Amino acid sequence: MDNQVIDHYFFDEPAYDYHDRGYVPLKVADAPEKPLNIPAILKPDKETATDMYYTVTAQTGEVQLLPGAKTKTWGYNGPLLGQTVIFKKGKHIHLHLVNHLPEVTTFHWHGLAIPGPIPDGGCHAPVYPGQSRDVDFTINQPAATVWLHAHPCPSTAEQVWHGLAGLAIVKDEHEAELPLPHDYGVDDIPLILQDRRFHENNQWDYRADYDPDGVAGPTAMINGTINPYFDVTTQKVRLRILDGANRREWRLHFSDDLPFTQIAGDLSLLPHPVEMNKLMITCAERDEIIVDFSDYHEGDVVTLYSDDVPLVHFRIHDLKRDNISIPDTLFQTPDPAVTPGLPIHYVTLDGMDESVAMNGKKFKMDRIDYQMKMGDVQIWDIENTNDKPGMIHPYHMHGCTFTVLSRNGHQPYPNELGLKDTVVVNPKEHVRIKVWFNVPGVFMYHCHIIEHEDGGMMAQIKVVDPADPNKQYHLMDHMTLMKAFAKERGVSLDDLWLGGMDSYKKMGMTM
Ligand SMILES: [Cu+2]
Repeated sequence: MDNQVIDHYFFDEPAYDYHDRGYVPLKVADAPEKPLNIPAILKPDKETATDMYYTVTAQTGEVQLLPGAKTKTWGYNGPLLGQTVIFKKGKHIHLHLVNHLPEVTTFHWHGLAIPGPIPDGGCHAPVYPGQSRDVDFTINQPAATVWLHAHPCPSTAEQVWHGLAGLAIVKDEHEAELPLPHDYGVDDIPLILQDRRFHENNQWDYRADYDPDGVAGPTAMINGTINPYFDVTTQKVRLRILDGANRREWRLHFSDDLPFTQIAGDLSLLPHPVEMNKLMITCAERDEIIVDFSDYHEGDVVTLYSDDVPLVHFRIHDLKRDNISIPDTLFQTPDPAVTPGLPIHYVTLDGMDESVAMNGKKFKMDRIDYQMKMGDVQIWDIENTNDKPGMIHPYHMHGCTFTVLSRNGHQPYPNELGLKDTVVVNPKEHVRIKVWFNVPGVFMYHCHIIEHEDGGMMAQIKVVDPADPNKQYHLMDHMTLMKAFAKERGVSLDDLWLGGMDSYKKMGMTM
């Protein structure tokens, strides 16, 4: 490993402060410090040598986030966010998905390479209030940090804002044998980064805050904790960082410009560790870093910031010595050959506000936009056609694996050399990725500014299994889901308000 510390964010920083309807800067939270919530590990209902059985229940609740009134929230198996699910490579997973919410939802496993559209849990797999759905799949991918979130078009953004997001960790033998921190909750810590705006009585009001370019709030919420601290008891701590915000990217750095080491991105370890003291993470991305606190002493506090706003205070205790030394080589990123004869597939991310689209079209749930054969490997060229500064699009694909080949013909950033499922595309940039699917089905691909996806910057691909080339999939349509929302909310279709629907209506389009 060369020991050069990367001390910039790779990105065009000022571009991020630009926002069509006003960038929402973070503010220091007006709340006492509280211990960082560490989501519990979800216990299986049943376990055999080969199979794991879990129940995940979407529910309402309330949480003491700020002094005063509790905030009404949604969560999985709890009032807010979820419990961490541990998926072991090779296991067959059975999920009993239950909806105790007042409205329809879906359970999307962001980053899991599992068949679509039903196990994948996008908009084609609704679970109506009071009902449940059972899915099963086999985990067949390298160790990674992935996540669960709601995905019922066009209300994904609102449901995630209510709290429907949780962490999941894929484990495999290779990663388990590396000398890395592995003790969940002690030296292996999830950090789900989100932001919220609190209204009267400490409540969230998605509609009041609605912005078609993404809803943001001034208060950082980490693992569902406002103004958290974490008690550090080991020299090295691994942070599994998820940008679970609807639209906010985070510019992370520590007090004293403390350097840290990135070891993993979205879907795998990096080939080699990357030393840095600044890290930008955009919506839906995951970055795992290891922070070495061994130069600090009991009583010291090290703070993680985004811009100049503190996110987490790390309180240093008497640190247990460890013998963790990060290996120079962590992972061999698969580099499959492109299937001969497959042309480059071009995707454009178009527009802003209500006009967002992909390849000039708004998403339609019952339209297949592209087809690929399972096992084929193709180069995709993803272009952000925006020439205004600032409107970046974090581009995400369900069900597949990709690697980043180039940015406008240049090398990818050094911390995106592992397997990915989400990649930021800067204004006027072409990002070339190498895409392959190991599972069949219908999968969505979209911008992960969640309001952009609800607003139509999304398309879908059918991945054909050569062993079953004529398999048909039942696809949902927007009207069916919108009628369900209207009924559940007790309003007429005309009076129904969903953020994404607004975008179609204002463009004079039906869904
Ligand atoms: Cu976008």
